[in-house]
Amino acid sequence: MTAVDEPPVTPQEPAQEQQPERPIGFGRMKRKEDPRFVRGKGRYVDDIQLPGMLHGAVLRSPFAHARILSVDTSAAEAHPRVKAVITGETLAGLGLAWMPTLSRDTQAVLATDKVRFQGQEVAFVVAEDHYAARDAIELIDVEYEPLDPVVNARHALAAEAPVIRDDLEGRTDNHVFDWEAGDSAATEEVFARADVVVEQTMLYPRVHPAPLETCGAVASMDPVDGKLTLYSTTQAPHAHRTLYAMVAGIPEHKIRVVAPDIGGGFGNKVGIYPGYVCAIVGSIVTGRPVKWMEDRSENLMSTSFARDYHMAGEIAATREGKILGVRVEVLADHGAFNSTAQPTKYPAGFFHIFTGSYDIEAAHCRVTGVYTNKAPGGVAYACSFRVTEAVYLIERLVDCLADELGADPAELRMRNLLRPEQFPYENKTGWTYDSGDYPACLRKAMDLVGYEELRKEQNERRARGELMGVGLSFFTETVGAGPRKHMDILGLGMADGCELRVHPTGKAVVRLSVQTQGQGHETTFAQIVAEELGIPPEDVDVVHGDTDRTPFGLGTYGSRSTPVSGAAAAVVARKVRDKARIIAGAMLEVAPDDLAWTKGRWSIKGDPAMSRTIQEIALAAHGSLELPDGVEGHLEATTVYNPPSMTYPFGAYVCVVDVDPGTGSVKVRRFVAVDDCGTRINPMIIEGQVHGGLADGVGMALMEIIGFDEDGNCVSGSFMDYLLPTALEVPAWELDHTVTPSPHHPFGAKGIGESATVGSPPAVVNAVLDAIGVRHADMPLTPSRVWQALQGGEVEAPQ
Ligand code: MCN
Ligand code: CUM
Repeated sequence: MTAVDEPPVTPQEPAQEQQPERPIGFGRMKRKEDPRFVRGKGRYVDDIQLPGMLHGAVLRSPFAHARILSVDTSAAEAHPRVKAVITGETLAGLGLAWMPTLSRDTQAVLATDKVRFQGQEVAFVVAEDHYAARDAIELIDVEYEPLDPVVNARHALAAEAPVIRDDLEGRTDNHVFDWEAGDSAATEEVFARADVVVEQTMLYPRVHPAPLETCGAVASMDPVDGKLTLYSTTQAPHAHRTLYAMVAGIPEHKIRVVAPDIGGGFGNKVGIYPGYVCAIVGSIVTGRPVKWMEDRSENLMSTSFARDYHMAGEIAATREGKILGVRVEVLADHGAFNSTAQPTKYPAGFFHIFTGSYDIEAAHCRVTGVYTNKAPGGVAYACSFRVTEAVYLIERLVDCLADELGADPAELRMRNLLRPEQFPYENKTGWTYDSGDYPACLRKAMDLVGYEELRKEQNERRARGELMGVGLSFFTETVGAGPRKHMDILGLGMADGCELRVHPTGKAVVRLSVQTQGQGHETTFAQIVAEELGIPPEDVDVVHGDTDRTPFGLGTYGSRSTPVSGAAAAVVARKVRDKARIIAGAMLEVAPDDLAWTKGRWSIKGDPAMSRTIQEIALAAHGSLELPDGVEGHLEATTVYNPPSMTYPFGAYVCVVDVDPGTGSVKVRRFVAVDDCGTRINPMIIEGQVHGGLADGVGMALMEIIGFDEDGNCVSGSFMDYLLPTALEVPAWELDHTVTPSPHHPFGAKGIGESATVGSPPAVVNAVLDAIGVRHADMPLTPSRVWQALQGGEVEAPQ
């Protein structure tokens, strides 16, 4: 959201980097939003103070699985500063005890019958201040009858496992869905004739996006005009508004969802949490605004986790190392409610991209979803909808194959990568990769890191008993969901609106349906409009994150902003440019066809001195100029962009690690990342995205896990236990890029927001395993697990 009091923008630096022909829009421009952030003037949900505002707190279940026998709220209600206590019973009376999830399941807003994971929402207290609300939840007396919990996905499918979702009619097991992709017969055939088959089971453990700002909301129901304003930490304000309207029965035009500054989302803020709904109900019952902000433990224990994919993969190849086929069986742990966020048709997200970047004859995957007594959510954490798991699977399998064949992992990859002439390439699960030059990208990464010399160094060190490893990964992503005919979330098609208005003085405002959680949209979307209209990016105001001020669209996740909304911004700017041509024709008294566009102006062909700038045209469009029949005044346009297909960014990563044989601790010595996201809007922002994603990858590979004990207690409920990488754990990243524009995107861009998170974990894991000479061990490769692996013992599977 562009704050009204936004300080003046730092002057733009000249565009650099391979794009000298783009002096206006694209380039390394400093972020327009940063002057407010670096001065501590960002405006986050928790900064919002409304007159008469009350504060809510959630009472959560201490048990992973228990029947609720009774809930006594009398002591809490008697607290002098408490204004309301809301329970599942209260909500049931309003028909709001259960809400639909993004995966067409249901989730308890406040538990009525049973609690199904530790940390589940049981009651909501509204009080005069935050402390009183927290105190009062302690006064609620809930009587539980503990039940056996299931936290292990495999046990969840056993016949004797307790049924978690007995609220669902006729439910006798914990099975959520089965889904498959690819051709199983063709895959069997290539496996039957392969010289070599390597099998490897692996777990991508449960991890958490852990944004700096936790989730929260301020709900304000105006009792006079019946309008609900909800400030909330959301990555998808429009989709949330529609869902609130559908669920609560509030007319949609009477709901305004505002996402102000968001302190990181990383997927954590895609879904709707019970706390948001409780804040709304709290405001309705008290007639006053209600703020709810969760604390760190609540965020880690109860909001959208990621991964938890148990994968049994197999790769088939010839003796010479030509990969023939891949197949995989996945057990997907979805927690207590199936509330993952991905397009409806794809319960396993875009996992079907598990054939990776390779020319493979046949492939097949089967994914089975299960309920467990763990927090619901899933997918989130810079994942591109399960592409993270898919890339990890194939990049680990390729290394296992290299190990089996005694081949060099870089050579093995090079020999199997798709070749540039194969694009557009339809993979074996039916997805068409738009463009790429994979070998050039891998070559660049190998040259940059000095691959051959590193292997020499490794051999020398090995001879001295030192453990050094080099790990690679080559990934292909699929980002930019729709098109709408294939992709929807709860029936809402994945397309995005955009509006552009040029004011009489030539300044512009562009309104987006997506919004930033730190990705820099206020800058890059201004750059897109600037590039297309030839006006300075400083003259373009970007409005987003407010459903009353922006057109409908599905929001920011799956790195879809640039591929979808960025395309919309370009299309709408081109519409404005076309209209400007007609007006310029009227101004210069020539036919529009006689005009030629050069950045920022229309001029008469062959007479460039006879021209009108966009600014001059904008003024004339609002003035008294006689316009041709059928042409309306003013200079503005709207569009809804329905992407023809997804975009396929890719990259080659090389990680170098040193492992201490005595302690098993891993030092990431170097990390080279060569990314290709097609046409680059702002290289500085891209580098920032890649830096963050690489740190994510090091964290997941070495440190991060949301773990549970046998009783279903979450043992990772604070940053003392859920370890995030800091500057100390990461090296100085070495970045480079190639540019292969997307042929179907208006200016050739692909997404970049999740590439590094998706691509880096296998590079780090491959490097560590290369160093210690072990074929596989599951993440996170903590010192104790690396040490166990070094002792040759079985490495205990994380829970
Ligand atoms: N960009 C560019 N040129 C390109 C592609 C992108 O300059 N060819 C710029 C974009 O204009 C935008 C940024 O890079 O400013 C990221 O763009 P894009 O890849 O379109 O991704 P989104 O904007 O849709 O962001 C979503 C993505 C996701 S899904 C997660 S998760 C994640 C990520 O972004 N969450 C983030 N990066 C994050 N970065 C921050 N700081 N905070 C988060 O919560
Ligand atoms: Cu899957 S995390 Mo991002 O798509 O918001």
